[in-house]
Amino acid sequence: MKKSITFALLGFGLGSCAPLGAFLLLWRQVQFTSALNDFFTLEWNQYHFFYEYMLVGTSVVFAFFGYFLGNDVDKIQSKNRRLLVESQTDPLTGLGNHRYLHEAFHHQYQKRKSDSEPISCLMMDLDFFKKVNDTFGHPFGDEVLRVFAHVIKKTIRPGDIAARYGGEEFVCILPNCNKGEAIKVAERVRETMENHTISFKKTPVKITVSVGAATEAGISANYHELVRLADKALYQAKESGRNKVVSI
Ligand code: GH3
Ligand code: MG
Ligand code: MG
Repeated sequence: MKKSITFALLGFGLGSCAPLGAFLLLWRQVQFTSALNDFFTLEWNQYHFFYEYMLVGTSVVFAFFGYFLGNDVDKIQSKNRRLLVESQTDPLTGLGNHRYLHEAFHHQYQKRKSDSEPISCLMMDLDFFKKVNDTFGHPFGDEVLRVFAHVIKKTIRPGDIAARYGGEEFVCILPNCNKGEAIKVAERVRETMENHTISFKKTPVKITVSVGAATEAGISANYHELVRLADKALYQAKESGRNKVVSI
C-alpha cells in the first residue's frame, strides 16, 4: 500500500484518540468517582458538540498531515527505485551492466532449490570490433552493440540474466542450465550474429562473435569463478580462430 494512504489512515486513527484522551483526563479530574458509563452519559449529553468537533477536526487534520508526509516518502522511494534501475542499466543497449550482473547472480544463487542445480555462464565478445569502429565509425559500432544486445535478449529464456560486461563484451548467466544446454544457447547467439547482416549505407557488414561457456553445479558455484572460467573459454575461442563457442 502507498505510504500516503497508510500514513493518512494512521493520522486519522491517531486523531480520533484526541476526544478519548480528553474524556479520560476529565474523568481523572473527578478522581474516577463516577462510574465510566454514567460519566460518559453525562459528558455526552452536555458536551457532545465538543467531542464531535474534536473527533472530526483532529482526525481530518492528522489524516491530511499523514497524507502529505506519506506522499513525500512515496516520491523519495520511487526516485530511489528509478535511480537503482538506472545505476544498474547500460544506457546504450538497455541491458544490465556489470553491477547488475553481480547483484542478479547473488539473487539467483539464493533462489536455487537444490545443491545439484547447474548454473552456466556465457562470456561473449564481438570479433575484430575495433576494426568495425575504425572502418565504419563509432556510431555504427554503437548500432552493432544494440543489435547484438537485441539478439541476446531474443535468444535467452525469461529467467536468464544478460548484461553488458564492458566495451563489446557481454555476459549471460543461465540458471538451471547444464553444459549441453549452455552450448546450444551460445551456438544460437553465435549463429544468429553470423547470419545477421547489418547495413552501413547499404553496404552489408558481417559481424561475428566468440563465446566462452562455463558451467558449475551446486554449492560450488561462485560468481567470480564462473566468470573467470567463461573468460578463459572465451580466450580459447579467440585463440582458435574466433566466431566459435568453446566450453569448459
Ligand atoms: P577481438 O576479436 O580480439 O575481440 O578484437 P577486438 O577488436 O574486438 O578487441 P579490442 O579489445 O582490440 O577492441 C575492442 C573495441 O571495442 C575497442 C573499442 O573502441 C570498442 N568499444 C568499446 N566500447 C565501445 C562502445 O561503447 N561503442 C563503440 N562503438 N565501440 C566500443
Ligand atoms: Mg572483441
Ligand atoms: Mg573485448
